[in-house]
Amino acid sequence: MEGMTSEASVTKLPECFSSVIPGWFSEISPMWPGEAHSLKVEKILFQGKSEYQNVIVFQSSTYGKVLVLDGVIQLTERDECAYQEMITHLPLCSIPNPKKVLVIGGGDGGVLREVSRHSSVERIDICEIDKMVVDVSKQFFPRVAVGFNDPRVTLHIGDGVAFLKAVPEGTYDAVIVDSSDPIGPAQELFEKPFFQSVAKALRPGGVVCTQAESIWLHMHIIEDIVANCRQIFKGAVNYAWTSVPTYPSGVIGFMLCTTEGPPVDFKHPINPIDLDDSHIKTKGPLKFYNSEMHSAAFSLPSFARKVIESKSD
Ligand code: SPD
Repeated sequence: MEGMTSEASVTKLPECFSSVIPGWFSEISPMWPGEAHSLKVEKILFQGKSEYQNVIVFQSSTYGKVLVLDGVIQLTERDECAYQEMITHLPLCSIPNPKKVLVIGGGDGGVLREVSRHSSVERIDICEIDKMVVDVSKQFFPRVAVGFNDPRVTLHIGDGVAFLKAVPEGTYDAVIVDSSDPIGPAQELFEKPFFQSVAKALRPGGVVCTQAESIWLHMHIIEDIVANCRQIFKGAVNYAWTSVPTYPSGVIGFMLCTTEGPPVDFKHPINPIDLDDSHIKTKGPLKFYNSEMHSAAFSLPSFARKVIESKSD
């Protein structure tokens, strides 16, 4: 694999492998100054540098294998379900019969795995900028990357911003933006022009769900996203959140919006997932999502509700 470094040839550990606590990975970033969650490392399985970022996979003592991009945890085998299931089923269970779905980012394939549980879906496009993420995920996280095996999936390697600009108006029922944090290759995915392209790509009453950071750490980012989305999306605009122990502050949120059209009530899911046996054999059972978790995800602590509601129109 291009850019791959075998574990035998690794002599110098990257900075995120702590010299303060030897044998531990610490997640250090200006996006969460003054804190760093750490995991004990059993073995480094992969280290590479793509055109866009540093890619690491390690075996942890307590969370299974871990995928790290530019020093930031993207998923662990143990808790990835909480993120991938919620970012996918919050939008798709809120509209009847989604047929055409676009995933921006999501190169590990976990969101694809979840989208493919929906039998109404006919076409799933994914645009991921970094082929190394796809290759590494297929090699080290087969239970996540299983989403790529669905025949409805078409993978586009390229820039999500450019991809969306070229999409004919009104193409998709749902767009899911599974991005990394807004420093590095994902920065533009948090900006107003990108949301305008998303709105254009959706049919009337279509839904978007984007990764929208942590209420404990990033209220300033969330405020900006909410303000932009309220200007652009003329249907519902709601913030939801979930618990992911290995993400900074242990939680992460989602911005859910709809274009003007048939009304969508995100807080009350109307489209249950088809749970037939064939889905469970290939993808495993749902581990986190259920309709109670769906509705509960929109209940916000008072401090966050106050800020988010202050951005109301
Ligand atoms: N702070 C890390 C946020 C990562 C969100 N994306 C994860 C990708 C999993 N499919």
